[in-house]
Parts: sequence; structure tokens; C-alpha cells
Amino acid sequence: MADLLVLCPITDVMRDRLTASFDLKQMIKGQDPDGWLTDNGSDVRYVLTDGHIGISGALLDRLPNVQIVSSYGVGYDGIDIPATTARQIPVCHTPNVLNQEVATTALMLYLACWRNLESEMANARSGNWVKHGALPLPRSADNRTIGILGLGRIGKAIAAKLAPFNPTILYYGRSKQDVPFKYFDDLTAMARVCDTLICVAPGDASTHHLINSEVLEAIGPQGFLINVGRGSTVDETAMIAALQAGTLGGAGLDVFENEPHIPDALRAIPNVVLTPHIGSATQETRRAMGDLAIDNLIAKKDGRDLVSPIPESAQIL
Ligand code: NAP
Ligand code: 8YV
Repeated sequence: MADLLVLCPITDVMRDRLTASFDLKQMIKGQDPDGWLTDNGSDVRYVLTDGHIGISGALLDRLPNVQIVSSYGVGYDGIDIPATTARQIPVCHTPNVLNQEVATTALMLYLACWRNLESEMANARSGNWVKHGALPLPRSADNRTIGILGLGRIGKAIAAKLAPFNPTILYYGRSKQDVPFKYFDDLTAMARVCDTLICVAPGDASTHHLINSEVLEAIGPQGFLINVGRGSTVDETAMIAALQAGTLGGAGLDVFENEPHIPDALRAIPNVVLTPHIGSATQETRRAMGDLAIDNLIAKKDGRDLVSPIPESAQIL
């Protein structure tokens, strides 16, 4: 049986499907990885990881016979792409099957921010509504100007899901697209004219700290930042300072620079909605992601075309 190294958490459904085609190997937490790799590294032909754990070039070097890396997620910033490309190892991911779910998460954060959901829930649950009455009125989430950083597969799904709220959609990217939204080639200029900036761009060198103190100030004390892309796209220290100073109105965050660690200072800020990277985390969507990640592994094993290689691997058979 072909050996598959599993580096990420998988569901029971995925495990059942994988064991039918592969001899699963998992490095046990606390086990000496060096010893395990010395004993087992050359047996591994397939790797399953995810967008967060990825795989380093150093680990890849310990796996001399790897033929494919399949990622259980669409983002692949945790994978050493130059290392895989140098060894002509194709990398696959799970685009599209999670678009709607992540867009729903972005919408959930957007509405929670605008309607002050966390404070309203606390007012009801604590009994303070009885003692102190209603909280100050929040503003409506309807009829807002919303700027999207990363109008790709998920970004377009977010724009569609927002439609019932009668928004004006703007977008910033490296290139203008044929879409019915106004394009900005200057992120700060877009941030200055929108009520909410939604980030759903990939995490890489080109997006690192793209949302800096200047952009955060441009969003302003009445504006919100929503991030369902990658934490690395936001200068988290600058964001915390802006939230504490009140120069940024609030934030809805599903991703962070040093997951799973969220800075204490950020967790203490009341007008921030925090979720632990759950953008795609539903049974149905993770089932679809898992199926696609496994389809790529089995296609490789059976010598068939890969289903969803990343763009950088498109030429690698
Ligand atoms: P996609 O279709 O490739 O879209 C990415 C978009 O980002 C494109 O519109 C691209 O536009 C833009 N972009 C890329 N680099 C940029 C840059 N340097 N400056 C400005 N815009 C840039 O990807 P997707 O399928 O929508 O997924 C997007 C990302 O969402 C993933 O990579 C992942 O990091 C994140 N994600 C998070 C979760 C979660 O659980 N929170 C779940 C799934 C995905 P241009 O090429 O025109 O610049
Ligand atoms: C996953 C994601 O939770 O697909 C992505 O890029 O961020 C999420 O869907 C992440 O990859 C970990 O599995």
C-alpha cells in the first residue's frame, strides 16, 4: 500500500476514505520527528496537509520519494512552494468548494459588527437590559459602501451575499476586472471612502501588512475592518493601537498573525468580533474540501490528471 503522511487534522469520514487507498502515517505529537523521519521518510509518497500547517522545505527534504502535496484548504501560504517546484512535486488545493461558506462567515462578521451583536447579547444575557435598559443605537448595516481587498472566488461570493443589503461595492486588486463594481488601484484611497473594508486576499509576500496604519486610519473611527483572508495581510500591532485609540471603529476577525494565539490586548477590546479561523468550518463544506483533497491524492496514485493543482503547479504532471 502507498504511504501517505497526514500532517493536518482530518475528519473520520476522510480517514475512512484514505485508509481504503493508502497506508496512513501520522507523526504523533511529542514523538521525536527526526527519528520517525529517519525510519519512515523514504516510504512516504503522498502528503496531506492544510493551508495553516503546510509543509516546510526542511520537512520535504526528509521525504525523498514524495510525489504530491495535497492541501485541505484553498490558501497554501504554509507550503514551501519554491521547494516543491524545485523537486517538481505538484501541490493541490481546494478552491471553489468553500466560496459560499467563507462568504457566509464574512457576512456574519459584517452584521455582528454593524449591529453591535456581542454587546447586545451581553446586555440581554446579563440582565442589564432590566437594570439599565437598551444600549445606544448602532448604525444600520444596510446601504453601506463596502471595499473588498481580494475580489477573487470568495470575494465575488461575498459581494453577491451582500447584495440584499443594498451596498455600494468597491474593490482593490493588482488588476481591474470586468465586474459591476468600482475599481481602485490605491488601497488607502478606497479605504477612505468605504464604511467597511473586507479582506479576503491570500497570505503571501505581496499582501504582507498591506493593511497598515495608513489604511487603518483611512477606514476611520466610524468604519469596520473585516478579515477572512489571512492575518498576515494586516499589521496587527497597528490595528490594535488604532482600535484602542478609537481611530478604527471596530473589527470582525477570523484570522490572525500568529494563530491560534490572539494577542491579549486584542481579545480585551469590546468592539471587536473574534472567531477562531472558522471561515470554512462547517460539516458540509469541510466534507467537500476533504473529498477534493483526497480526489487529488487518488488521481496522482492512479496516474490520472490532478483535479485542482495550484497555479504554480499547473505545468507539473
Ligand atoms: P483567489 O480566487 O485567488 O482570489 C484572490 C484575490 O486576491 C484575487 O482577486 C487577487 O486579485 C487578490 N490579490 C492577490 N494578491 C493581491 C495583492 N498583492 N494585492 C491586492 N490583491 C491581491 O482566492 P480565493 O479562493 O478567493 O481565496 C482567497 C484567500 O482567502 C485564500 O488564499 C485564503 O488565504 C483565504 N481563505 C480563508 C479562509 C478562512 O477560513 N478564513 C477560508 C478560505 C480561504 P489580483 O490578482 O487582481 O490582485
Ligand atoms: C482552512 C482556509 O481552515 O482554505 C483555507 O485557505 O484558511 C481554511 O479553509 C485552513 O486552510 C486550515 O485547514
